Amino acid sequence: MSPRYACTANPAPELFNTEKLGMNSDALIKDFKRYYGTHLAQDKGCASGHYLYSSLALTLRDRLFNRMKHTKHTYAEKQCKHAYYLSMEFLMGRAMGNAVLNLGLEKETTKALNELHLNFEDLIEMEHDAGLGNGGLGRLAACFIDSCATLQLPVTGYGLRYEYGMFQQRIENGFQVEKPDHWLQDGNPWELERPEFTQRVKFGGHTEYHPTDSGDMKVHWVNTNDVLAIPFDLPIPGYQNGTVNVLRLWKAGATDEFNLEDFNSGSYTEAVAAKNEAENISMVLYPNDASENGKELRLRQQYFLASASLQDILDYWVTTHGESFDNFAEKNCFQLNDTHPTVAVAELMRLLMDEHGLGWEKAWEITSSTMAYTNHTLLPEALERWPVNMFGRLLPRILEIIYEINARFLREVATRWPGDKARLARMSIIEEGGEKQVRMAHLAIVGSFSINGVAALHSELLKKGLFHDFYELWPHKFNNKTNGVTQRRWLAWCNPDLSELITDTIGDNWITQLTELKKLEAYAHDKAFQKKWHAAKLANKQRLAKLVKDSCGVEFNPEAMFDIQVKRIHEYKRQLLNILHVIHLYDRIKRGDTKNMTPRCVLFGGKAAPGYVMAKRIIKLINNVASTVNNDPDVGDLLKVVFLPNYQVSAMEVICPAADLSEQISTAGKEASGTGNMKFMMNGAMTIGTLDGANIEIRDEAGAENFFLFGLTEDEVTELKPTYNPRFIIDNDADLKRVVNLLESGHFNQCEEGAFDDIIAAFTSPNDPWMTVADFHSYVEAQQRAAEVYQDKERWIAMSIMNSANSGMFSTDRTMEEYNNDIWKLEKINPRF
Ligand code: T68
Repeated sequence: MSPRYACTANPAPELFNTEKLGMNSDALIKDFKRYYGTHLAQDKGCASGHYLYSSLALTLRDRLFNRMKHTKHTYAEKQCKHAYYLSMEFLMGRAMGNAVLNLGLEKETTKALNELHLNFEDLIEMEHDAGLGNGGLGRLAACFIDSCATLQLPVTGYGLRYEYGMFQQRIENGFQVEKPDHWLQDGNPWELERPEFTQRVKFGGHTEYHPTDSGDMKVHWVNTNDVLAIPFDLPIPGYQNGTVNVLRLWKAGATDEFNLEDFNSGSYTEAVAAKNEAENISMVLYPNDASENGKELRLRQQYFLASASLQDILDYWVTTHGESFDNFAEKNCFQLNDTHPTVAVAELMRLLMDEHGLGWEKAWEITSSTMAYTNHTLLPEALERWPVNMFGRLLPRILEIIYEINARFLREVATRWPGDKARLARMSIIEEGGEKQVRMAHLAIVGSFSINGVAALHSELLKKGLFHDFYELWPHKFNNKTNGVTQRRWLAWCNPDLSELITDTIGDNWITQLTELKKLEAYAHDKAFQKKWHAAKLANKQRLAKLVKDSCGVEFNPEAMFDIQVKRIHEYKRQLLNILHVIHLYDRIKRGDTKNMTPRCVLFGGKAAPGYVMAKRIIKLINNVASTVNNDPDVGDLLKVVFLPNYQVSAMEVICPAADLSEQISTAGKEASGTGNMKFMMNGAMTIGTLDGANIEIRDEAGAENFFLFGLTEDEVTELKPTYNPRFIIDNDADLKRVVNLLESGHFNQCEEGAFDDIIAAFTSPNDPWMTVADFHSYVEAQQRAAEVYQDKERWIAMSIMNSANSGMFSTDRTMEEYNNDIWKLEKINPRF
């Protein structure tokens, strides 16, 4: 630690008192004025939105930090067990609305702003999304820490403070164009830099073995290029309960020595370049959501997160407990969000042995009883592997430890299955044959006491397929934790009209007990209630229609069915199937087959990984179809299609309250869980979906009659695969044949010859892993059922109410209770603030 941050002064004790700040509009106004006029020194004349936003943010932040300090003190006093959520991604979105809601300041803030002639919504819109994540996995982390704070669980999040978050997506001539997301440009009032907790992270160098006085060998990892990890703390408030937990994000910085050496030898440019190399580590989020990319910088990021976080946690342990680690495993638990932070298994071993002097057995006992791993995918292309060569160059000491972990593990396997060489090769942490690779999932499984999938089907498939060998060895380690979402953001905050109606009807306990929504079932057929339910949905649809008009120039009629698919663009999620259905509807209209047709507005949104050519082609296809459909006078109000650019958390806050139909149409067995599906259900949308991921549980909860099911099951997909013949299916389905003909004729790419040839080749190939053609017919039928039911307004509204009423289990409050009961075993702590 720099001497600047050492404790030197001994000030008056009252300096350390935490005084509770005022929570009424007068106190807010007073602070707001001080921030605006004094702290930000704004004068008469132009009142720019930015400074007004900042003043409110700082006013709220004071109240958050007030509670955060108090929560931290309470945890320290109680010496309670603590869990750490290690994640490369936290997709937080905006903080202001969440702060106001969770501090219980909605009324007082509005009142204060009114008195200042300001509008709350305008200020909310000033905030840039914190897009530090790709999609589901990152947003799940954000929902998890929200629920932990609400449940008063001592949980800290650890992640990276990327300078550039998820790229901004523009659409130019129908193509996705990526722009950097410099989200910190105008400052971030929600974070607090904590340089006093800076850590050093080692890279490169080599190891040396020196005998100690006691005759043991001590390992020295030397000649390293160190990088500083500087923490920034974000407050994570619980719902009106005084708890504010911490999300600690690391920024990379150059060490002083690093620069000095080169400066002294006169090479100024090399010095600056070296500084850049260090700072690059936290520069940018990798925008791939479902494929590993094997880039060295990504491994650097992963180790940087793991090492900085574990050192921070161990420093705290030593400060509070001294150098004895006897109780460490009783008091600490680490949850690994996918394999991305899994190098933490080896890093904890290193820190305990090399830095704190423990022997292997003791260090392993601690590591393997504190690490828990969550898997988020079955897709083989997403499983992380690192070339052993690169690993050894970058992290030589860590590779040695991984080899030792593997050697001991393989001895255990060989004892259990003597002579089974094939099994050893399959289970080894090191993949042999070709370039040797470190298999991160195997390291995670071997190093963890708990391994979970994120929906019932997914967890079963892990045991049956991907991790079957490990399941045979350690069945007790495997468990399921079905995902959820936080109803505070995804209902209370984003859908105020519906929330008010719900609260007026059944009280407001649902905000922390989502299963309370079950009480709405009693009103599903109540005419007066239905009318209000419908009015709320209509208002939300008007709000979305305005967003669509502003960003795409297309008119959505709020009376039409809003049919929505927003999520990352990926072949397995089958946006292609959806657009084929749109083409089918277009074809029907062109043929005059419009009797009783339900008017529809189809909305797509989502980002494609910049290097994922097929996904980007699908975006282009959607845009071309949209422009043909929207500009065809024959189509009129019967069908509208848009691709909403730059889908992000704040966009979903407008989209999910307005949805009628939620598209969850992945090939069965491919979507681990899905969480967008839960947000839509909560807000009263009907799902059209396959039996995949959490859709299965959604359907179980909502009732089969309130769900539009279609498609092959996971077993059927597997069974069909060897004989799959899409051309045969096309030739025997007149609807599909016309759709394919339209595509093949170049109808949607008149001046762009061959633009969609690759797409056509992919879905008509017998090797198409996503089996789009196999599900087309059944999908069209389900869409037709949905369209018919939509015309029966009362029935549709009743079904909508039933969906919302039965979404109780999809709260992350439930998910976190399960993680806590089965894995973390933390005591809930009320800081009484
Ligand atoms: C998602 N995974 C699953 N990954 O696809 C989704 N991957 O089914 C599930 O609901 C969600 O996780 C939460 O469990 C992802 O979002 C990534 O974003 C990702 C990022 C980097 C590397 C690999």
